[in-house]
Amino acid sequence: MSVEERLQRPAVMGIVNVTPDSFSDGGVHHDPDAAAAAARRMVDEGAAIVDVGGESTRPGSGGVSLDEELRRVIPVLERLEGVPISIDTAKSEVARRALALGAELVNDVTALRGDPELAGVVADGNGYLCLMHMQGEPRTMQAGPRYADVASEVAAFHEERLAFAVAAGIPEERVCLDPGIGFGKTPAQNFELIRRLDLLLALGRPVLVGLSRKSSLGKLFDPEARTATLAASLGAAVAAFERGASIFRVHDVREHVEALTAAGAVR
Ligand code: HH2
Repeated sequence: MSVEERLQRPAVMGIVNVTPDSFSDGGVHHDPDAAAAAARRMVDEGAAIVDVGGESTRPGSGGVSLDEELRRVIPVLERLEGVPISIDTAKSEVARRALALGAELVNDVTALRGDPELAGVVADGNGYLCLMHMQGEPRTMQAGPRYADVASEVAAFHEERLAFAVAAGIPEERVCLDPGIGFGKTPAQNFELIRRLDLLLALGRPVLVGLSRKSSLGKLFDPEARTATLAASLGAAVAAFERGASIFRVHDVREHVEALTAAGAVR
């Protein structure tokens, strides 16, 4: 099945961060029972898939060890049999274990640049794949991001990464692309990426966006903001939907399902 068939537009991906330090929900789902209950609730609220992650990628974050990441996510995945799962990881061993436990999609914020084994694991496991653009690395990415033309550079990056994934044996129709909102971008660059989403869509793959609670939205109201309100997140998601985004990675599932269903009805 292709990504478009499996995650029909608009599809909502619920976020379950099993971390103590995520930028907007750190610590909320650190206990495996609480995390699994949250994931099931998101599916009840209309999420097409739930993205489970054990490593925060917030600006300034330094990463976690393989053992720690496995210790965080495996107990959650073991409690989620039958729930559609995406694993948010850049580590091949985490992805391999997650796919064996039934995960469908690997969400890699490094777009297969972090771990040389990951592409093979996704190919062998017949997983769907999300490739995300990031300039730099989480520890330093917000220190002066630079682009000559952000939208065309992100599209060119994805053209190259998609070809890399396909060469590694991952069928093109199983891949979706993400501009990586907030990953080495100023607020203005993030908004430009959404405004010019057609450049990314021209590659012919579904586009996933993660705008939920991101500080670029909060900074519209408070220059010191590190997160954003639900209302601002919904407005941005609908704007991205109108420009062709398909999959929405969000913390507040029910509200996004309602907003996007309404936006879809108007179309
Ligand atoms: N954003 C975050 C993490 N993973 N994956 C994709 N594909 N796209 C995104 O925009 C994206 C992502 C950051 O958000 P969050 O998971 O809420 O926080 P943290 O990284 O601090 O855990």
